[in-house]
Amino acid sequence: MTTTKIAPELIADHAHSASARVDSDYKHLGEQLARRGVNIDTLKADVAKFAVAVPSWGVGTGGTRFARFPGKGEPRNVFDKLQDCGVINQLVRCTPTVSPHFPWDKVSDYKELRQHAESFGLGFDAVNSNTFSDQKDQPRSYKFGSLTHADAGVRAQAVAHNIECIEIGKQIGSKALTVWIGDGSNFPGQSHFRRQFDRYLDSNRQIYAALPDGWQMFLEHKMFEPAFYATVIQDWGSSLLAALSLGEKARCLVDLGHHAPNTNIEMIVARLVHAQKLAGFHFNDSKYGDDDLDSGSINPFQLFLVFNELVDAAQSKAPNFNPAYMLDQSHNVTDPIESLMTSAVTVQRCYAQALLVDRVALTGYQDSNDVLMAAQTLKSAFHTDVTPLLQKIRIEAGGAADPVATYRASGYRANMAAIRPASGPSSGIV
Ligand code: LRH
Ligand code: MN
Repeated sequence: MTTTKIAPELIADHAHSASARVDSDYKHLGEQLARRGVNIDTLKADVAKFAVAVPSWGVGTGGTRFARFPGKGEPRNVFDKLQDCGVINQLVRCTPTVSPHFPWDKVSDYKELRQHAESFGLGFDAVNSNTFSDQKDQPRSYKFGSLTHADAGVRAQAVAHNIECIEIGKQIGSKALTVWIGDGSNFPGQSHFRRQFDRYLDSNRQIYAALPDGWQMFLEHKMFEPAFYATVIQDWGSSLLAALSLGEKARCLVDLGHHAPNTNIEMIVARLVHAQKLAGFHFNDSKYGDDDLDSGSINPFQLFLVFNELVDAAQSKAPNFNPAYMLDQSHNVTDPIESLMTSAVTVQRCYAQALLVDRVALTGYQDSNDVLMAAQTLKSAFHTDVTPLLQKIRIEAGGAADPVATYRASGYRANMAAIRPASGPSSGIV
């Protein structure tokens, strides 16, 4: 019988042998937090509800334009990808949904795909369209753009693809379409900025009109790549202009890696919350460009500061505030399952720490210009080690105290390497 999951007994054994130390660490953390007026069980109940979606394209080994070095037991198709996402959620218990990408995840029977996902306890988050690469026997090329291409025929093809993604999404239970396009230019003069933006709005109005009730469309901005001089939706300003022009169902998605180094992303989040246009996130980390590194692996304090804005918005009941949380990473040198598990836990950790910010004290220090104490109030939350809380939540949810240790003990990757043929090295992202 081929392995499709981690043996529940193994997870239970590991959780059992960890529970004594986790309980004592949890008790100790509880005493520390009680001294700060925080009830750890109330905090646990809140953090236990946190969930972040896994990108279907994240469980395969990623690459760069220079090369891709495939790992062992690579998923062969979307069914394998969902199985691997099932393993991730078995161990971390906070990734119950998958964000699919089309046509990479195209199948002939979406009812079967939905049932396959459900067999692993998974649902589907936002669907992602792809008009940034040409598919085999695609009539018209996206070389010079898609939704903003000067040729109406290419734009119509791109609009039709996005509407097809919505139709697929309806069958698999998604409630949102993420539209990221690489459209832009490499040379000054190559494109007319205003006419190009008008074409973007015109194409997206047609996609917007096809959105079922209860659906949203997430506009994803990106500073550069594949365009290297100008990108049509280059920054949150262009994205917000478009979302405001399109209507209520259009929101702005923030991919952390899509900004210039040192951009104050947490302030962009506060602005989009103010505009009631925050769609959600593609969490990852980067030092230079759109590096798609593991969330919190380079700048965990920035990730915490983003969640500080999100918790502040939620606690102050900001109107129309219900952001979607998704990972969007490319794993070139690690086991994608291990990276996605540790990244999901890192994002959950930043949410828990943001809940520990004493907002009454912070407001007092801000309003009295006690700058140092205001900064320290955030730092003391960020410096709180909530590991026992996250372990307790996982164990109580039937997951692993230490997901990577249990995953490695399961031999899942070796088992997959035995049944999934090795795919050769190649260049470019899968
Ligand atoms: C673009 C992006 C987008 C996805 C792609 C895989 O850089 O972040 O969200 O479509 O990565
Ligand atoms: Mn993204």
